[in-house]
Amino acid sequence: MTVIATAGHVDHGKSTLVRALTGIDPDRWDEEKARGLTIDLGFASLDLPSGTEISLVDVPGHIRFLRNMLAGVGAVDGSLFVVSATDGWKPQSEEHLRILSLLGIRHGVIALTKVDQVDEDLFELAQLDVEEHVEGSFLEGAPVIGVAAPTGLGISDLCAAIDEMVAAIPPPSIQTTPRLWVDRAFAPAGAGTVVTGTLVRGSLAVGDHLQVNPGGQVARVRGLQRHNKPTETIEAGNRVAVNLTGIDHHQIGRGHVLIAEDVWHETTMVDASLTVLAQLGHPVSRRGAYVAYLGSAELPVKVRVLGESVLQPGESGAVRLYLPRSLPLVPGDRYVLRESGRDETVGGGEILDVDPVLPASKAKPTRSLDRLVRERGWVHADYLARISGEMVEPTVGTWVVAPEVLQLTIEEVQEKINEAGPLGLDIAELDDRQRAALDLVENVSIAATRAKIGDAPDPLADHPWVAALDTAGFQPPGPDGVDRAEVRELVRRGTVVEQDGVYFAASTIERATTIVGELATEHPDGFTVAQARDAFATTRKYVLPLLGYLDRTGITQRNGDFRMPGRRHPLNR
Ligand SMILES: Nc1nc2c(ncn2[C@@H]2O[C@H](COP(=O)(O)OP(=O)(O)OP(=O)(O)O)[C@@H](O)[C@H]2O)c(=O)[nH]1
Ligand SMILES: [Mg+2]
Repeated sequence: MTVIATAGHVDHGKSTLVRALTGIDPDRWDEEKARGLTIDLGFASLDLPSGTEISLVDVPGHIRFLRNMLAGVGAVDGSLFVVSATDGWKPQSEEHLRILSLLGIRHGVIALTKVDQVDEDLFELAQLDVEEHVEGSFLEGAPVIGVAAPTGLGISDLCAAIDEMVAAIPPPSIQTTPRLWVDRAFAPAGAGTVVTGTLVRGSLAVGDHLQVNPGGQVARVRGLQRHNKPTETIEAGNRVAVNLTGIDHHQIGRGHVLIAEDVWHETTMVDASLTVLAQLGHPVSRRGAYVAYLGSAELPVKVRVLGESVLQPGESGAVRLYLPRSLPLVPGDRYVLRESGRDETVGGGEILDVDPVLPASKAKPTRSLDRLVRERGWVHADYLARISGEMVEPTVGTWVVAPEVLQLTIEEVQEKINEAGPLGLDIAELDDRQRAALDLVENVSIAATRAKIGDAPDPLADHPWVAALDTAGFQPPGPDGVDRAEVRELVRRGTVVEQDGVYFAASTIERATTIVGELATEHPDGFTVAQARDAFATTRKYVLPLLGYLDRTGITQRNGDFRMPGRRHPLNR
């Protein structure tokens, strides 16, 4: 379903038109009804002739309530642009049009209201006037429908025009993770907290857990309503009321955001495009009390112009925005920038990077996924998805990496392997990225923790020291003259064992195990070190480390001066 917002100067008949179209009075507050003036956003649903149901957001036209208007149009798909035929184009007609353009809105219908109060000539003049003002904007060529709310004149034509516009709006993506900009929060009796907003991405279901930004609390969706009707699930492009448990209605309000847990990048610094309004009377620099409107949020921001130091009226460039609190943003989100000192709309644009890595002096932000990857070298695919808002297939392992960067890493690993010598490279020496690239190095074989060039022979097979250890048995020679890396690798492989600086061949330990069994038969109550020394036909120098090793590995168990076969001895297994 589509969400359309009204726009236009104060008193031009927006709310009256919404009521004429839907039967619903969007002015909800007593003060609004008493003053005949919209202060805050109003909402209504409209059944179009085609059967499509859309949501209407009614915004205030008065300049004093512009911030409410901005909160209402941050997430809409199209505009019902209202101009009074009696009044013609006015300052907020102009400002609303600029704001909608800056927000990237592409679809609109123009209603020329109060035609019951003008004659045909005046009507035509008013129509020409409007067409001239919208020239070059997204409203150029939009249908202009004359309407008179009191008589109902033109209402059905307007409905048909809205129908046609809605049909041309591409459906929003529901394959993404949900984000709901909150525009209202309240606590109806007995229902806990209810928030309303426009769901721009993803879908929601009863039972979902959602994170509240700011604050980080997790709330559960107890109920969902679309246009006052309960529903189990709701998709992007809808106005929605969400009944939440786990959060008090005082803790949430306009400008807050509900998001899926742990999948959004919440940021306090973004790079964005900025188009400065041509009508602005001065350039944009970092000086100024700026306020950014993002979704339903209104935030004071610091602005740094990237590249040039200032942007002239009518120019487009890039800026870095520093936010006072973190927001869950993705590239493509639109914003409007105002200056509160002069109370003027400065411009607006599109978020390009939600986690800039380059210093402001070097940053050249674009929407390109390639740039995000190149600036970072190696990126985890899930992080990239979070900061880009797009699903990305990993290039290697869980990483996305530019081809030439990957090639460099492959070469780096190749070189390390070449340098490692015949034993191969200990994989523990590689970092995460190099390890991911290892699979792509050609002709490499990986055995246990070592990587080496594929068909190189195993230099440790038939090692002479191992043969010497085996022959010497219980009086083994030391590792003198043997390469230390080879000794370590032989121990790691288990071909050789070490205890207190003495090395034994694995085959010697096997023999010792058999002899321990024989000793146990001879001495059922346990054998002494001296008895073991004699049975192994060796000296104390060797029997102590040997027994130490056997104790440590559970082949023997020591009890005071006596030893018995341990829990790892074949007799006990
Ligand atoms: N005669 C006539 N009066 C109209 C028509 N549309 C609106 N009005 C009157 O114009 C006045 C303003 O209408 P609203 O609908 O409140 O105007 P609005 O654009 O919503 O104003 P804000 O929300 O304050 O910006 C009201 O007194 C309406 O009755 C129309 O088509 N014909
Ligand atoms: Mg109104």
